[in-house]
Amino acid sequence: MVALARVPRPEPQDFAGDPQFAADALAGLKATPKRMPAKYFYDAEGSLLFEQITELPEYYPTRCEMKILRDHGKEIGKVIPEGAALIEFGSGSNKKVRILLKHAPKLAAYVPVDICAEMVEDEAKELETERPQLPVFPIVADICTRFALPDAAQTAPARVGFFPGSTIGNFESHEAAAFLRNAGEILGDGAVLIIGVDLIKAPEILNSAYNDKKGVTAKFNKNLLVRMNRVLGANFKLETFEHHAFYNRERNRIEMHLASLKRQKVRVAGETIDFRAGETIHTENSYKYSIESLNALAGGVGWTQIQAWTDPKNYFGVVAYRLGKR
Ligand code: AVI
Repeated sequence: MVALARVPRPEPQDFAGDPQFAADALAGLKATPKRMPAKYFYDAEGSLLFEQITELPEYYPTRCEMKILRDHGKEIGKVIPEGAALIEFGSGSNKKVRILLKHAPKLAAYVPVDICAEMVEDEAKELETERPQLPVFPIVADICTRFALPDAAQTAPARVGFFPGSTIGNFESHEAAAFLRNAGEILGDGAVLIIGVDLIKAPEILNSAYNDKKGVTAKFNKNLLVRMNRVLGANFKLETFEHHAFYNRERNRIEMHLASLKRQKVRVAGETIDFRAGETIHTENSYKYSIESLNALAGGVGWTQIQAWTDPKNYFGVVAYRLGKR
């Protein structure tokens, strides 16, 4: 009998570049139903693709939020105290904060926080050149963790959080509550938090926003497979997976999935993952809120609404909160 040499199976921690990604990917792909944490969309390529999504004719949230910031900038600026530090959670591109800065009084610091190092550093440099008098302190961090603020923000007389883009919608409600609680702990007593949120609306509008004609959202979704191929030594064949996005009315959320078009085995981080034909990886939820439902969620962890603004079609809302009672 021929003795077969045993090839040791690589452990997730062998993917030294990103052991956490390996562990999360394997946990998600071995679960039933299969899932992947949406935060893994945002490598350099994914962040660029997301920027392209925000320009698509079907993807209304960014345009609506920018219109609210422009149309109501003066009033929004009034909730930002003189000399405050502005902390942007999940900053991405500068385009929204630029509008806010026009209406904000003199700030002690602007602290953009994002998980994508390239993005946050490049955008911070751009802003520093544009506004040399504004001290910018970029932080590369997962916005759900307890990151430390720079001294200039800690010693400022007030701290204002800015969480635009309806990123809150990508959290499950317990995660959103945990995020809001953590943001309160980072910002401290008396803090203000300005949140952008996508509002519940007709399913046709929502469905087309996540199924654009150019296929950019599909590419963004499949970039997760590209990233696993590159970082985790996976062998996903992109053409054997399909982008699915649909509005789930019962849960007020868009669901994004990657559906396997056939029965197949895929290697990921040294392990074999079986797919049935039609089986999906659930890659993202994008919850839609009413101003009232967001107030209830935020109120549960100590934030009280100061004021809310919407666009003329009521597609999107920007809500300002203060930590503690009015
Ligand atoms: C970042 N986030 C708010 C986007 C959303 O609409 O949920 C991500 C996205 N996914 C597909 N298109 C855009």
